[in-house]
Amino acid sequence: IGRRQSLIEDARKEREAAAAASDAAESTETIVFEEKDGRAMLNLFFMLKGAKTSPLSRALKVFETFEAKIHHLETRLSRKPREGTAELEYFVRCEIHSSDLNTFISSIKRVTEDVRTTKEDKFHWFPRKICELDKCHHLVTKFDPDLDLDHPGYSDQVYLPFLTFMKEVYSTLKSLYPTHACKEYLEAFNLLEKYCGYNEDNIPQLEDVSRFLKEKTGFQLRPVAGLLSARDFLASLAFRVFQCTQYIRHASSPMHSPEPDCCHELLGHVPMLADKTFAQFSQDIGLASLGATDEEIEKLSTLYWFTVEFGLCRQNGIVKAYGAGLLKTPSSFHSLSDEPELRDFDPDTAAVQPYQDQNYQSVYFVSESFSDAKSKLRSYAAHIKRPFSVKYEPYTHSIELLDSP
Ligand code: HBI
Ligand code: FE
Repeated sequence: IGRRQSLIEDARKEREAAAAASDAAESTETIVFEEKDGRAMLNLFFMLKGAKTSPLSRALKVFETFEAKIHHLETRLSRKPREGTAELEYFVRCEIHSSDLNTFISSIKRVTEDVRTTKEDKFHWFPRKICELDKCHHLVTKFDPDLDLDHPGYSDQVYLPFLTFMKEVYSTLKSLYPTHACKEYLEAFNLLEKYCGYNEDNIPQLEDVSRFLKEKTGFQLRPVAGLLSARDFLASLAFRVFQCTQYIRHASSPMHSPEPDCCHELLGHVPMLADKTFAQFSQDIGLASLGATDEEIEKLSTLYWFTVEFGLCRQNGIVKAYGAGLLKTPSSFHSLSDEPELRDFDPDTAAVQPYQDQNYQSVYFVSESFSDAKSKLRSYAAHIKRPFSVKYEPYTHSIELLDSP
């Protein structure tokens, strides 16, 4: 008990002294891995000070004082060894109370040398395991039927899943697919009609469709109540999970819906997700989004818009649609006409191209093939600055983090 009390007393003194020191000190560059429930996870690098009075114990004392939970500790050969000092650098990944963060770092700085925290700013929490997608549930209201005069739901008093108009949408679209949809889409669409209850008199069950996709590409559908934040939506793609709305568009405007509805998901997205290369492309956008800054999320979102939602591709010299926003809206096939500007797909350009979600696009991007689009996206993603890289572990449905040195 005596030892414990003196530890607590030491801790208090240590905190007070360190608080005073950190008030004066410049703000600390910290990389926070995760900040949850008041705990912060950080990466810390340091060298021991001199060789005299057990420098390692002094350093560890600070961890003890702040009740830091050490998740990982290793020594590495220092990249800049100096005369007369140990050439080892310590790398510690630990978890502490967020409110102690600055004090903790300044205390470490007093007992060690060359303290570094990884350069980048703290980054956003992201799911590491598929079950953590439960936390990716932030809905956004972008299209409000009660407020937007242009919204099909504005004057719509009844809002029912009318099979009759589903029939109209379905048959109109089906007649257009052979000439307008890419071959990967057509192939999957045929299978969906054969095995998953796709027909003009039926709304397919999400579960059946999900089972079908799982078998084709490992993608699965997960029901969601509405439009998710881009960050949450993209994060789920990293796990090959597609968040799928289940409600149906307003009956007053059967051929168009500004927000995703089950026609959009089932007729727009699902067939493409059955293609291996496209599935990988979609997952790659998701992986690139994990822990990214808000600016990067915005860019990836725009990239997603011009590919997954409004993408075109060239097949046998003819421009075809593969974007869901096109394949679920008959009138949108205007993109295949001469009217809009068609550009070769280039992620750097597409990621910053202004777009609008109320009307037709004035610019479309055309890919040569999905493999081509995929490799272009990969090199785009490789240039996104992150203090770690991610790897998907398919057996456990989890994300492995590979630390950059
Ligand atoms: N949320 N439920 C849902 N469905 C989408 O297709 C969707 C979304 N949130 C954002 C989004 N799509 C895209 O516009 C990009 O921002 C990723
Ligand atoms: Fe969509």
